[in-house]
Amino acid sequence: MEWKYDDIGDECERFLGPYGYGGVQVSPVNEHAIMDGRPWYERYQPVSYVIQTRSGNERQFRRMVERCNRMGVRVYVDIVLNHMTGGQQGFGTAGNRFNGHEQQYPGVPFTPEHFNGPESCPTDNLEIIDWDDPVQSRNCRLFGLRDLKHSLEYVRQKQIAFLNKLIDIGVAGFRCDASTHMWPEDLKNIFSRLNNFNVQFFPPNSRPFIYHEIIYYGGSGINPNEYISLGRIIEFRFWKEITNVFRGNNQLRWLRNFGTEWGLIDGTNAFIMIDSHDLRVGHNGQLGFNINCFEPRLLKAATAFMLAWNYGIPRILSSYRWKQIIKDGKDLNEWVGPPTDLFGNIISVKINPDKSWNDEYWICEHRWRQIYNMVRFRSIVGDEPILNWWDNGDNQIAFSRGHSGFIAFNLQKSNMNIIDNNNTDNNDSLELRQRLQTGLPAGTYCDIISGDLNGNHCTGKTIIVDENGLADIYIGHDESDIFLATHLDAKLSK
Ligand code: LM2
Ligand code: CA
Repeated sequence: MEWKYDDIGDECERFLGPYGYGGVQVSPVNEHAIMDGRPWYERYQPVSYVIQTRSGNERQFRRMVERCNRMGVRVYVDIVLNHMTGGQQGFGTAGNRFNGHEQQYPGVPFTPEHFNGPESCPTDNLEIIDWDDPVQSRNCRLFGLRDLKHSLEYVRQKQIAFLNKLIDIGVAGFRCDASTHMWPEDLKNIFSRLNNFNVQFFPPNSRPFIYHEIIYYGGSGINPNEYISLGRIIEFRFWKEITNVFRGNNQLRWLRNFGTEWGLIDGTNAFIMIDSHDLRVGHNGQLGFNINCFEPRLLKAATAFMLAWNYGIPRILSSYRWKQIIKDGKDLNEWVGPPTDLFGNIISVKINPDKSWNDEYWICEHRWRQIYNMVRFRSIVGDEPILNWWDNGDNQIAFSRGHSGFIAFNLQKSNMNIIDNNNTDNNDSLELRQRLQTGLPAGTYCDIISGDLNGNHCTGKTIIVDENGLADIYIGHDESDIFLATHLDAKLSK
């Protein structure tokens, strides 16, 4: 979120590639409104399709894409097709003037006839009022944002040209913002007219990977199924249910059949997350019901579950630091943008020789050992099934991924520093101490959460698996992490 392209290029080479990340999603790349105080969400108010933001210009973007592709790290761009700015006027990040009141965007250009108005949006103030009504949801304004009319060939062509430009530069796909607010037929038209990929970086006839933001928690609203033929769906019920469990509102043992049996879409259509640019500050969810970087122990555990479970394609947020001010369950600083110098330039991520970084500015969740080691876990276990499920009937669970990986969690309620849910079970056994089936071949393995395999020894805990796949598993109540994990590549060679 909000990184500069030069920094992302560096990070692809020095970390994301070497540590096995498959791709990186970047914040919206096109010109957007410059708003007072420079909130992060100004990037969701497009002014034109010129590639220029505080993250960098087109030249820097191109260089980043090339460097990341060379490392096998694909670039996914967050695209905002639904709307332009809200009802204000000013300048965009590439210097183009705009006037939201008059719906004038000369940098494209878009003029009033390119927007939905009273002829297509039935509400008096042109705002979405009934979010379950498909006509309002698609043709009216989302928080006052001027709503483009995608049925017009002219609008489609402008957006297709922008997306094709990104494809020709070498991006691998798109996160489609606010998909719920666009007609599936219009999106289908736009996406079917995109170019095949740049053969400099991809096999012939490759097509973009697209994932849609469809905020759906069940009920009568617009159903994600309408978009399944258009790419993956960001499954919001995934973060909601997992957050609910890890916050202690539901027991871990119920996760045994987590997925379609909980009403989620099929995992092969799903794109998943625990935290996001919105969720971290309580947008698209209620604050007090998210897990962000200010609760690292909880964030690592919930993220590890996401990465260990065989469902969907996962994404991790890597964010900047801001000063949280919680009042009445809301973060008053929810708007705060990325760290900048006195001139408003985004501060670079700086990596020190000991691999630490300027964490007063950048959180770098992707550089947390517990997270990048679980990314590795996921690629090692591949499609192997969940096997050897164990639970204690409460908040301790363990499972293997076939015969390639094993993970255990100890989230007995009094173990976590979480919102008090008034449940002080006194027979809560705080420790996890069990002989469990790991599914793994016999040998000595390193726990990749408390440490690493380094040379031929473990810097953290070891897990000794016997001829039958059994191992003594211990997770105390006061450890820095509430889980442990291992896999075939973390096995000592005797
Ligand atoms: C998304 N989901 O559909 C993004 O994930 C979300 O981050 C975007 O909202 C939203 N689409 C529109 O692209 C963010 C932010 C909003 C913000 C908008 C536009 O969550 O709070 O709205 O970007 O910048 C802001 C103000 C809002 C105001 C609006 C229009 O917060 O109060 O509404 O601008 O001026 C009057
Ligand atoms: Ca719309």
